[in-house]
Amino acid sequence: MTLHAEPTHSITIDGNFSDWATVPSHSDPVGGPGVLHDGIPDTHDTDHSGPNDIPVYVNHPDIDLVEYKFTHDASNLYAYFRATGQIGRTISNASKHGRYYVIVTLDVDNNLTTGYPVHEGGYFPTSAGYDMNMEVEYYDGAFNTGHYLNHGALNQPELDAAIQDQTNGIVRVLPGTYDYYSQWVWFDSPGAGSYQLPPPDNNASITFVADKGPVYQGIIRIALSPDKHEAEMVAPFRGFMRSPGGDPIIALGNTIGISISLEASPELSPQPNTEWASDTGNPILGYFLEHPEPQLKIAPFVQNGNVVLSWLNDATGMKLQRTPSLTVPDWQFVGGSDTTNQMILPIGSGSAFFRLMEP
Ligand SMILES: [Ca+2]
Ligand SMILES: [Ca+2]
Ligand SMILES: [Ca+2]
Repeated sequence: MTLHAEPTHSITIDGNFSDWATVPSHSDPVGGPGVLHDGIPDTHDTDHSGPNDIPVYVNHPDIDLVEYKFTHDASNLYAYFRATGQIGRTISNASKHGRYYVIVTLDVDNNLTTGYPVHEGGYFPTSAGYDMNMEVEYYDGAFNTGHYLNHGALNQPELDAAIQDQTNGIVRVLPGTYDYYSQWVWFDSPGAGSYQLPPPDNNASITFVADKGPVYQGIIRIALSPDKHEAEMVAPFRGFMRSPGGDPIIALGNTIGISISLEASPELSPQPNTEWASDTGNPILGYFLEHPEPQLKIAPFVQNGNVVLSWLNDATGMKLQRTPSLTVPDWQFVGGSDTTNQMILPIGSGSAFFRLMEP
């Protein structure tokens, strides 16, 4: 597999999409009668769940994905979507309450044997290994929840155990199936959610949510363009929780896989139509969460007799190295530099050259 070391981008979730201009774009066919995507009707029903099934065409421009992008910074994942119709549009009247999902499915451990294949949820073309989602639900004419989701259970007892772990801020990345999942909203506040998390996340809390549930605004946020054809979404790393050993599930230096889908109930599709519909883009595989440029600064005159070397706090974990010569380099690790973003070293009599290396 080809790994793509993807540079970071600074994205603001504000409905202005100029900040996406330099993020690589992925395209998806414009749907319509007879339009196929890898042999699958581009916009299609969600009733098929076999790996070799061919779902049936459904006309639903609102979920017709035509372009998507994915990027990150030091602490957030971001996704961009463009559709033929209006993203997030749902009916709301006395008898009908529509639903619309903006879905980013993640293979968080770059391992196909954990998680589940997306065809189990009716998403085609399929690919496998998806452990967690970052997702937004619109319901009954409005934003409902932005939530994290885990597919790490094969049966009800395993799901019960996963939910118990998640009340303690722990996600185990295990084989899963579409039907057994949990989903939660993460709040950066100990009292806003149902479960306050233990240290070091004790300033946060979560609430488990279900489809069509109450409205909660947590840390996953989305913004639409004025014409609703475009959306941008953020999911901070921390909401994906930690492994049992305490390591963040999503962190810089990890490699992940990404699948993007739009899905909606039928009320606002061109009638007559009673079928839910979805559209899934080709997966982005081998996405390496590159560190931000560390911006090493060398300041020899700040302190008498010392040189102050500093780099971005976001780049803490990188290793400072020094060599007395560039013609005959002898790079040596500067002890302790991988746990800080600043080193103060005495100025000696010879030359010294410095660089930062990823661990
Ligand atoms: Ca923006
Ligand atoms: Ca499409
Ligand atoms: Ca996986």
